[in-house]
Amino acid sequence: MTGKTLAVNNPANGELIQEIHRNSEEEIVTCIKRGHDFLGEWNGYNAYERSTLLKTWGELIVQEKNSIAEVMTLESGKPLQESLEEVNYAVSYIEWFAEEAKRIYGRTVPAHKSSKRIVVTKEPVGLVAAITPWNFPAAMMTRKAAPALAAGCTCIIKPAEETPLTSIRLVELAHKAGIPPHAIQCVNGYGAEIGHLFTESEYIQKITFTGSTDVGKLLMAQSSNTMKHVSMELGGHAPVIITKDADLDAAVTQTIASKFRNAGQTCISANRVFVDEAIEKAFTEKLVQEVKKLKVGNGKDWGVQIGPVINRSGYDKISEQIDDAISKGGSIACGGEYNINENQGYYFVYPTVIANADETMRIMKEETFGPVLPIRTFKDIDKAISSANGTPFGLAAYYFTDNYKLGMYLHDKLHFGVLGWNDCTPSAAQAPFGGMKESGLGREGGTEGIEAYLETKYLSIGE
Ligand code: TXE
Repeated sequence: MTGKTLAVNNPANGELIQEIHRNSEEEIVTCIKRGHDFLGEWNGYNAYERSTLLKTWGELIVQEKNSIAEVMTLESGKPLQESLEEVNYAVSYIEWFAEEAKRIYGRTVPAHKSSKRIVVTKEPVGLVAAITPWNFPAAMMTRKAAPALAAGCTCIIKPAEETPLTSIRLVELAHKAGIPPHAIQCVNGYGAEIGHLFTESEYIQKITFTGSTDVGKLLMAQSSNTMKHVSMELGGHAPVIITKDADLDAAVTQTIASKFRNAGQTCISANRVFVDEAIEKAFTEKLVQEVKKLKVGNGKDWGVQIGPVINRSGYDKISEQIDDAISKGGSIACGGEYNINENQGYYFVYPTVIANADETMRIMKEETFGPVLPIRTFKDIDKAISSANGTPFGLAAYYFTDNYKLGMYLHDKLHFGVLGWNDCTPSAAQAPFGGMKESGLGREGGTEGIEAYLETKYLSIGE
């Protein structure tokens, strides 16, 4: 791998935004060594000092909110309003973990002999490599970097090759805030070329990754040789179960908010609806009426709600899933069109609802990562639960019911790490976010989010 450049293009029109420096293998190895060597010094900052630096970082991001959002929209295609919301969301992780830095507690444990003492302490795991995706270029970065820094770890960020500009800006602001340059570093290049440098390094103690399940499995396998800590936030295939007694307006609004945010490119996106057949007609009519109002276009234009999808391979997966559903009897209730400019990008997929979906369709089996929503009916709630659980993914699931007992029953039976009851937008910095099964390992956010960057040490004191 030589140090060359990386072209960052706008998915809305194919235009080159900027060519950035692509780090060479030697440069990355040097960053790793620096991050390792700086651990002792960063640990010399006490929890209150780390907390203050993190807070300053958050404040600087808020001051630069508009320019960060503009860059994010340019490189990711997401509507400007969503980019602004994401900046706030990214800052909420910094603020949360700035406080958590001061709540890293050990404990004492009653010993079995009166002459003994047992003390449990916590310490940072060490140098962390954070590999982040393009769908939330700011929030996925702060969700990893903030707890790492709060815990006393040093970290190296490797943003997605599609969206490095937002991360580069955030890391610059971290340094401006006074966080030492070797405590948080950013390297750029292709994941497939850089990944092994992290996983094979004896200096890196933890890999934290958000991305596809296939790459997550690869990173785990590669990390096994040096027995690294891993946090994996991988793909999802969220079901939405809508029962007879649901508030239909709320179900429609929430499902749209979840499915069409970021053109469906979120890991907790509502990916498949199971609606009681008694209300299917009413639900689909209301839903389609609202989906048709969504404005598609270049995310920089105010009022646009659906931007392009990120790249050609994402676009191909989505359009193939639509074609597959139609060929297997799915009917397009709205949308269904996609348009591509072969040479330049323009990966627009119009918001699509597919009725008469069934389990033979790819769209019901795979993560879509696009603005397409299949609808399946059910008569028996247990069959709906079993279909909802019938996937290797276990990240998020949603259900709508005003029946308390049924709501708790669904909570108990659904095998997912994040559940939304009459709520399809559950993400929050103070809550533990993460998946079961092939959706990943570990939790980000909440008290669990900092624990993931800490080692436990136990001291037994004799007479
Ligand atoms: O993901 P990749 P892609 C899912 C979603 C999407 C699909 C493919 O279904 O359609 O994955 O997206 C880095 N070693 N999600 O291709 O390849 C890469 O540089 C080390 C869900 O974009 O997993 C980028 O930084 N790193 C997800 C990051 O992995 C490697 C968000 C994500 O890219 C690597 C994104 C390697 N060998 C996609 N190969 C979510 N959970 O939100 C790639 N990377």
